[in-house]
Amino acid sequence: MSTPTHSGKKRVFSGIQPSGEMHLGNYLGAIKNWVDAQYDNDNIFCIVDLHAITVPQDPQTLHRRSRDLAKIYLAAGLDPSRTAIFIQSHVKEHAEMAWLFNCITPMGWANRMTQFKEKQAEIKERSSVGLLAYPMLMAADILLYQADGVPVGEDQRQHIELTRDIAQKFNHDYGPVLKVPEAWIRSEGARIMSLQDPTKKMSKSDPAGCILLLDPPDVLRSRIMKAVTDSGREVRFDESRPGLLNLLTIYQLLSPPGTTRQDVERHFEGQGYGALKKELAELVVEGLGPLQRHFAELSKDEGHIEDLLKNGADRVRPIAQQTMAAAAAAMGLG
Ligand code: ATP
Ligand code: LTN
Repeated sequence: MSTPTHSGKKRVFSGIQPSGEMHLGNYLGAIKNWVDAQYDNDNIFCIVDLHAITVPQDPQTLHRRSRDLAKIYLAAGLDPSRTAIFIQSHVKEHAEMAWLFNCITPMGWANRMTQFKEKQAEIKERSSVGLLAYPMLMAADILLYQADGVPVGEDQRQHIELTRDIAQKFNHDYGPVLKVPEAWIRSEGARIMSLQDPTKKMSKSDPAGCILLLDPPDVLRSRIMKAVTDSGREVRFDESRPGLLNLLTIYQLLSPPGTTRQDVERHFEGQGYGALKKELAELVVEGLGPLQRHFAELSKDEGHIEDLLKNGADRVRPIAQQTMAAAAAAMGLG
């Protein structure tokens, strides 16, 4: 793994929790963007299992899902010769740096996080201390690698803002150790909505509204045909018709690069929602086909995935160790 100063490229870090089956929101909002830009940057993509355990997980399922997520990264087109792929808990510095950040982050900053407030409202007295500490662990992920950019969906903007605040506070209080990263959020696809309630984002916690990346073709088709829309007729990108807008956005993102909203509207001129759903269903089935086949292929050799994950962790660990040592020394530890 070259550093930005060696390659002149920007370093990019992002991660996904192995806490559920991957859906089209994760793909279009995050993974596809990583794949599209992978040769422009120095990439580190993580499977954030320490984040997943902020809510209860079945141990065997968590272990399997971490490997499955690695296979999704690869099946979607990430090239392990250009991109380090690793499991967060394999690099101990994440937990260690998170502790330093827990200690320098004012309680008020953590209490303001909307993802925390929403999760806490949902699981109430079962919420753990880890859930409150989640954003400081995420800041550790990013800042350990001195990342320039963090490609994520819109829902993560507030966490990246907090990460920047933590980096600035650290540098102000203890000296210039940490790079202040930027959120890289694309305007299109940043928020794919639930197929059942298009006012909410597509989310692992609402499986009925999801299109799963590994759903078989007949399930994909039936989910799209049953997607909730209004009773209008004209197929147009229209903010006041969120269900339709969501389907059109998915259609545009799965179309060849460069396809504009106008191209899509022109294509469906004179046709109704039924035609859109039918074509979209086929586009999704075709679009996910290669990923699904590649995933099945990778599943034949689990040993290869273990080796690849170990290699990924070995490549990034020295970077994490260097930042960790600098941060600890700046704080007077050791
Ligand atoms: P949950 O579904 O439980 O809310 P999540 O899918 O948001 O969880 P992660 O799996 O960690 O949580 O998200 C991985 C990446 O996918 C993040 O970059 C996130 O911004 C992006 N993402 C998740 N849901 C969507 C969505 N509906 N639209 C666009 N991007 C999304
Ligand atoms: N909080 C993110 C997952 C995540 C992440 C990260 C994303 C954990 N650490 C570092 C980008 C960079 C989520 O729920 N989507």
